[in-house]
Amino acid sequence: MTKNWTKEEILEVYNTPLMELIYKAAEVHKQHHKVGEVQVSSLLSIKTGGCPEDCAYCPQAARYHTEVKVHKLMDVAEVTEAADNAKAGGASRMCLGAAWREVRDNRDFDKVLDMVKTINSKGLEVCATLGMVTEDQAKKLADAGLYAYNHNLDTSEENYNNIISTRNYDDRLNTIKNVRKAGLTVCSGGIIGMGESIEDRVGMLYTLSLLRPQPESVPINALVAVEGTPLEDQPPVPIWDMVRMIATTRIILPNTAVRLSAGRQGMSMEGQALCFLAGANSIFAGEKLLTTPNPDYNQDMEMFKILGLSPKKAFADKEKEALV
Ligand code: SAM
Ligand code: DTB
Ligand code: SF4
Repeated sequence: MTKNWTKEEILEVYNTPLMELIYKAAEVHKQHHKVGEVQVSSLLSIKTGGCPEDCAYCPQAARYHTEVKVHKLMDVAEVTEAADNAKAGGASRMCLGAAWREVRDNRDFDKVLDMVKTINSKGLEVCATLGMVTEDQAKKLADAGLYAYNHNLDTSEENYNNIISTRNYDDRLNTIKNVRKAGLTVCSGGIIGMGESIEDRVGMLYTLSLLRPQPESVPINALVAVEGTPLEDQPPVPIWDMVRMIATTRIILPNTAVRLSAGRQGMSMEGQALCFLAGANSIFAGEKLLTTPNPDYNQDMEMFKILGLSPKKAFADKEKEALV
């Protein structure tokens, strides 16, 4: 049975002396996952910038003056080519991101459904992060072959209004509910380094831990402070905070894939190694996240070699192997 954690217990875990915390997290990781196996996703921004929301961290919000160039929804052929490249680079999953507040039932959505079908037929798992969705839209995505839907809580309920005012926490939770009802797997996490307190970090993990079933994937992003956004002057997240956050996530969500997400570009290989030791078992690969830089495939494969990590295969490939 899934343990019901209290906020106090999670805070206690977070504040455990660091070496002991890493040790505990590594133990939980070993019990529930294959050590050294890392799920690799490639991210693609299929619709960039011009977003009506006011998320303080986001370079794609129309109201902030960032260098992001607005790009309308990509064509299915362009996305297919990107999927081929991602597969050749070792990705088992492709995540499509759109700078939308919510999905609308229009031709653009039909195009996204086409993208999902096409990428899926190549044996890649497909995820999407398109903003808020209704149950009906989530079902259409599931029917098209979508594997997971990403919708982050980003921070605690208490801190949410300081970061975003154009929607509320319940909107977020509601979309997650719709995604679940449609039978999709849930990817939901958040960002550290936005000026939040430790209690906010713990509060976010608390809400995630209460979801039943718990999310299959939890991305932990370190803020990428982008010029022109309200959070542009935030100092970089200390690696120790990232390690603590990952270790705590691993301990309270033992079965979840913990994704070491945005912010790897500024991290040393040693720092990332500690994150993997503390239970991170998934990353975004490829030289760009949505709009900001990320280590390229070769750099990551070099790191995998040194650390003895191997990319997890896509389900479709595993099935194929089983047949041989
Ligand atoms: N528009 C959709 C939404 O907000 O759900 C999907 C795309 S949005 C860019 C996906 C997630 O990226 C956000 O929830 C946030 O957690 C993360 N993100 C955006 N900008 C970021 C930044 N500068 N640093 C770290 N994470 C960021
Ligand atoms: C998530 O949690 N992180 C990814 C993915 N989900 C969509 C996005 C990170 C975006 C970082 C800023 C950018 O590149 O625009
Ligand atoms: Fe828009 Fe998503 Fe960026 Fe918020 S995080 S501004 S909803 S693209």
